[in-house]
Amino acid sequence: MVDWAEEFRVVSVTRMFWLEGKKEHMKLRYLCVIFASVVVLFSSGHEAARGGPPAPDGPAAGTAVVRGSVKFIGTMPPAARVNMNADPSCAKLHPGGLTSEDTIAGADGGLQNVVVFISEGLGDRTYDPPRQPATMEQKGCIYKPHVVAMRVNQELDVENSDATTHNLHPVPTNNRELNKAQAPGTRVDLTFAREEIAIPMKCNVHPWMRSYIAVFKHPYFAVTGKEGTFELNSLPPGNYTIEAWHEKLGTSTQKISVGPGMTKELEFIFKSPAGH
Ligand SMILES: [Cu+2]
Repeated sequence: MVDWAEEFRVVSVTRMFWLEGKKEHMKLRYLCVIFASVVVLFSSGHEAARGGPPAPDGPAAGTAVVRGSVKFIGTMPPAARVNMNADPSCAKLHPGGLTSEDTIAGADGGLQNVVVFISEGLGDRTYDPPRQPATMEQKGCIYKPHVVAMRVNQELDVENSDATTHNLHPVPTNNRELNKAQAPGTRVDLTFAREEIAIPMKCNVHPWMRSYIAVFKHPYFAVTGKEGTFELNSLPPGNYTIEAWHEKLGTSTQKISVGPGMTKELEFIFKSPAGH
């Protein structure tokens, strides 16, 4: 029997409470302090897990590095204009309009938002989730960042920085689905119990909102930025399959072997999808 509460923990934190705490009323402030203490006590096991080192650690960590770039070759399909007419409060935040973030390449072809990771070769090594949370923000009625990579059972803190209500609707195939409204100024913490590359996240209120959450059971992954580059470090010696995943352009893999202290350079090439 699956314990869904354990599988997919959701904690909402409302900021309004803290805003109240800033008022001058001393009684209210004392109440806030007491309530905050209770919150800290109740969540101490959860809070104590934060603040650890971000780099891969533990007995299985090594000294090899795999780094390189992901390039797009071909004719980039023109970025689609985002239609925000469904919510004028969102549209007015982008007076110059907004284009889709689903395929972004720089002038030199560097492809952004590609998840590069070890897909095979780590054997049965296990890794504890990092103590610090991954983060995602809804601002201007889009997700920032567009692609998040995180670990199994790591927290994902999702902020709603907008004045409008959003809806969190991750649509996984290997994790628990969730569909939850999120009021302005609130935070929702999500966790995912199983590896999945990648979970689409949508908002039922705003049909243009889309992001992807890649969830890993190990720490060897990266998401390319504007330059299209990546680096995986602290790899143990071994033979690995390195995979690059892009939401529209699919996947590409390469096999490598690294010894202690070695650095391998890789280049991944993606081409125009069929039909373009
Ligand atoms: Cu929304």
